[in-house]
Amino acid sequence: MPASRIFAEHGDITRAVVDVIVNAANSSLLGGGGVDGAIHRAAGPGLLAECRTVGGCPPGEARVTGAYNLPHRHVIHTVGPIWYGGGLDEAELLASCYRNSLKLAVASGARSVAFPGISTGAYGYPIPAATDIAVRAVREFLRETGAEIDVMFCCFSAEALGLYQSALMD
Ligand code: AR6
Repeated sequence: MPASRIFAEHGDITRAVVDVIVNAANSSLLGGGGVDGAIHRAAGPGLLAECRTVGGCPPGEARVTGAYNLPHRHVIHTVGPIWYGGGLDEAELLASCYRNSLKLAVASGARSVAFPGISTGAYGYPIPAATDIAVRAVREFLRETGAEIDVMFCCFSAEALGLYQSALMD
Protein backbone atom coordinates (compact mmCIF):
# COMPACT_ATOMS: atom_id res chain seq x y z
CA MET A 1 0.00 0.00 0.00
CA PRO A 2 1.59 3.34 -0.98
CA ALA A 3 2.08 5.67 1.98
CA SER A 4 0.52 9.11 1.96
CA ARG A 5 2.99 11.96 1.46
CA ILE A 6 3.03 15.15 3.48
CA PHE A 7 5.02 18.00 1.95
CA ALA A 8 5.31 21.79 1.78
CA GLU A 9 5.48 23.97 -1.33
CA HIS A 10 5.74 27.68 -1.90
CA GLY A 11 3.01 29.26 -4.02
CA ASP A 12 -0.56 30.28 -4.66
CA ILE A 13 -3.05 27.60 -3.61
CA THR A 14 -5.34 28.35 -6.57
CA ARG A 15 -2.59 26.88 -8.76
CA ALA A 16 -1.75 23.89 -6.59
CA VAL A 17 -1.67 20.63 -8.55
CA VAL A 18 -3.96 18.61 -6.27
CA ASP A 19 -7.50 17.19 -6.37
CA VAL A 20 -8.99 19.50 -3.75
CA ILE A 21 -7.97 22.73 -2.04
CA VAL A 22 -8.91 24.03 1.38
CA ASN A 23 -10.09 27.60 1.90
CA ALA A 24 -9.49 29.57 5.11
CA ALA A 25 -12.95 31.13 5.18
CA ASN A 26 -15.01 33.04 7.74
CA SER A 27 -18.18 31.64 9.29
CA SER A 28 -20.46 33.33 6.76
CA LEU A 29 -18.71 31.46 3.90
CA LEU A 30 -19.53 34.51 1.78
CA GLY A 31 -15.98 35.44 0.83
CA GLY A 32 -13.37 37.81 2.20
CA GLY A 33 -9.75 38.78 1.68
CA GLY A 34 -6.53 36.75 1.79
CA VAL A 35 -6.69 33.21 0.48
CA ASP A 36 -10.51 33.31 0.57
CA GLY A 37 -10.52 36.28 -1.82
CA ALA A 38 -7.99 34.60 -4.13
CA ILE A 39 -10.05 31.39 -4.26
CA HIS A 40 -13.32 33.20 -4.99
CA ARG A 41 -11.66 35.34 -7.69
CA ALA A 42 -10.20 32.29 -9.40
CA ALA A 43 -13.34 30.15 -9.02
CA GLY A 44 -15.73 32.79 -10.34
CA PRO A 45 -19.25 33.76 -9.20
CA GLY A 46 -20.60 30.19 -9.16
CA LEU A 47 -18.67 29.53 -5.97
CA LEU A 48 -20.27 32.42 -4.09
CA ALA A 49 -23.70 31.38 -5.37
CA GLU A 50 -23.21 27.87 -3.99
CA CYS A 51 -21.75 29.18 -0.72
CA ARG A 52 -24.93 31.24 -0.21
CA THR A 53 -26.89 27.96 -0.08
CA VAL A 54 -24.63 26.35 2.53
CA GLY A 55 -25.75 28.44 5.49
CA GLY A 56 -22.36 29.23 7.01
CA CYS A 57 -19.93 27.13 9.02
CA PRO A 58 -18.86 27.36 12.69
CA PRO A 59 -15.16 27.64 13.63
CA GLY A 60 -13.38 24.28 13.58
CA GLU A 61 -15.81 22.72 11.07
CA ALA A 62 -15.65 22.39 7.29
CA ARG A 63 -17.99 22.34 4.29
CA VAL A 64 -17.44 21.17 0.71
CA THR A 65 -18.50 22.89 -2.53
CA GLY A 66 -17.71 22.68 -6.21
CA ALA A 67 -14.60 24.38 -7.57
CA TYR A 68 -16.14 26.08 -10.64
CA ASN A 69 -13.38 27.71 -12.74
CA LEU A 70 -10.61 26.31 -10.57
CA PRO A 71 -8.76 23.24 -11.86
CA HIS A 72 -9.76 21.24 -8.76
CA ARG A 73 -12.57 18.80 -8.02
CA HIS A 74 -13.83 20.58 -4.92
CA VAL A 75 -13.12 23.39 -2.52
CA ILE A 76 -13.32 22.58 1.17
CA HIS A 77 -14.09 25.64 3.27
CA THR A 78 -13.00 25.65 6.88
CA VAL A 79 -13.21 28.39 9.48
CA GLY A 80 -10.16 28.81 11.67
CA PRO A 81 -10.15 30.37 15.12
CA ILE A 82 -9.39 34.04 15.60
CA TRP A 83 -6.26 34.27 17.79
CA TYR A 84 -7.09 35.82 21.17
CA GLY A 85 -3.87 34.82 22.94
CA GLY A 86 -4.33 31.06 23.23
CA GLY A 87 -6.79 30.78 26.12
CA LEU A 88 -9.96 30.26 24.10
CA ASP A 89 -9.35 26.77 22.69
CA GLU A 90 -7.69 28.22 19.61
CA ALA A 91 -5.26 25.28 19.32
CA GLU A 92 -8.02 22.64 19.51
CA LEU A 93 -10.19 24.55 17.04
CA LEU A 94 -7.30 24.87 14.61
CA ALA A 95 -6.53 21.13 14.82
CA SER A 96 -10.25 20.44 14.20
CA CYS A 97 -10.09 22.48 10.99
CA TYR A 98 -7.38 20.18 9.64
CA ARG A 99 -9.13 16.98 10.80
CA ASN A 100 -12.57 17.94 9.51
CA SER A 101 -11.19 19.15 6.18
CA LEU A 102 -9.26 15.90 5.74
CA LYS A 103 -12.40 13.87 6.53
CA LEU A 104 -14.30 15.69 3.77
CA ALA A 105 -11.39 15.41 1.34
CA VAL A 106 -11.18 11.64 1.87
CA ALA A 107 -14.98 11.26 1.68
CA SER A 108 -14.95 13.11 -1.65
CA GLY A 109 -12.54 10.55 -3.07
CA ALA A 110 -9.63 12.98 -3.38
CA ARG A 111 -6.13 11.52 -3.53
CA SER A 112 -4.45 14.85 -2.80
CA VAL A 113 -5.33 18.01 -0.90
CA ALA A 114 -3.63 21.38 -0.35
CA PHE A 115 -3.98 23.47 2.79
CA PRO A 116 -3.16 27.14 3.31
CA GLY A 117 -1.93 28.26 6.72
CA ILE A 118 -5.39 28.44 8.29
CA SER A 119 -5.80 31.41 10.69
CA THR A 120 -2.25 32.70 10.10
CA GLY A 121 -3.26 35.83 8.16
CA ALA A 122 -6.18 38.07 9.13
CA TYR A 123 -7.01 35.82 12.10
CA GLY A 124 -3.58 36.43 13.66
CA TYR A 125 -2.54 32.93 14.77
CA PRO A 126 1.25 32.92 15.33
CA ILE A 127 2.73 31.08 12.36
CA PRO A 128 5.23 28.83 14.23
CA ALA A 129 2.56 27.49 16.62
CA ALA A 130 0.01 27.12 13.82
CA THR A 131 2.54 25.20 11.72
CA ASP A 132 3.22 22.69 14.50
CA ILE A 133 -0.51 22.14 15.03
CA ALA A 134 -1.11 21.67 11.31
CA VAL A 135 1.65 19.09 10.92
CA ARG A 136 0.66 17.21 14.07
CA ALA A 137 -3.06 17.15 13.18
CA VAL A 138 -2.40 15.85 9.67
CA ARG A 139 0.02 13.17 10.85
CA GLU A 140 -2.41 12.01 13.55
CA PHE A 141 -5.31 11.88 11.10
CA LEU A 142 -3.37 9.80 8.60
CA ARG A 143 -2.07 7.47 11.31
CA GLU A 144 -5.47 6.99 12.96
CA THR A 145 -7.53 6.57 9.78
CA GLY A 146 -4.97 4.93 7.48
CA ALA A 147 -6.33 7.22 4.75
CA GLU A 148 -4.35 7.36 1.52
CA ILE A 149 -4.17 10.99 0.55
CA ASP A 150 -1.22 13.26 -0.22
CA VAL A 151 -1.23 16.46 1.81
CA MET A 152 0.43 19.66 0.60
CA PHE A 153 1.00 22.62 2.88
CA CYS A 154 0.83 25.52 0.45
CA CYS A 155 3.04 28.29 1.81
CA PHE A 156 2.52 31.86 0.70
CA SER A 157 5.78 33.12 2.24
CA ALA A 158 9.36 31.93 2.48
CA GLU A 159 9.04 32.15 6.27
CA ALA A 160 6.10 29.74 6.30
CA LEU A 161 7.86 27.36 3.91
CA GLY A 162 10.93 27.23 6.16
CA LEU A 163 8.81 26.54 9.24
CA TYR A 164 6.89 23.73 7.54
CA GLN A 165 10.06 22.17 6.17
CA SER A 166 11.63 22.03 9.61
CA ALA A 167 8.42 20.79 11.28
CA LEU A 168 8.18 18.03 8.67
CA MET A 169 11.75 16.92 9.42
CA ASP A 170 11.00 16.34 13.13
N1 AR6 B 1 -2.40 30.89 -1.59
C1 AR6 B 1 -1.92 30.34 -0.46
N2 AR6 B 1 -1.90 30.99 0.73
C2 AR6 B 1 -2.36 32.25 0.75
C3 AR6 B 1 -2.88 32.91 -0.39
C4 AR6 B 1 -2.89 32.16 -1.62
N3 AR6 B 1 -3.37 32.69 -2.76
N4 AR6 B 1 -3.26 34.17 -0.04
C5 AR6 B 1 -2.99 34.29 1.28
N5 AR6 B 1 -2.44 33.16 1.76
P1 AR6 B 1 -5.91 34.55 5.53
P2 AR6 B 1 -7.14 33.56 8.02
C6 AR6 B 1 -1.99 32.83 3.12
O1 AR6 B 1 -5.92 35.94 6.04
O2 AR6 B 1 -6.01 34.08 8.82
C7 AR6 B 1 -10.44 36.18 5.06
O3 AR6 B 1 -10.87 37.48 4.82
C8 AR6 B 1 -1.67 33.97 4.05
O4 AR6 B 1 -0.35 34.44 3.82
O5 AR6 B 1 -6.32 34.33 4.11
O6 AR6 B 1 -7.66 32.18 8.28
C9 AR6 B 1 -11.57 35.23 5.40
O7 AR6 B 1 -12.77 35.56 4.74
C10 AR6 B 1 -1.81 33.29 5.41
O8 AR6 B 1 -0.61 32.59 5.76
O9 AR6 B 1 -6.89 33.59 6.43
C11 AR6 B 1 -11.69 35.39 6.88
O10 AR6 B 1 -12.48 36.52 7.22
C12 AR6 B 1 -2.89 32.26 5.17
O11 AR6 B 1 -3.06 32.17 3.76
C13 AR6 B 1 -10.27 35.61 7.32
O12 AR6 B 1 -9.60 36.19 6.21
C14 AR6 B 1 -4.23 32.57 5.80
O13 AR6 B 1 -4.46 33.96 5.76
C15 AR6 B 1 -9.58 34.31 7.67
O14 AR6 B 1 -8.32 34.59 8.19
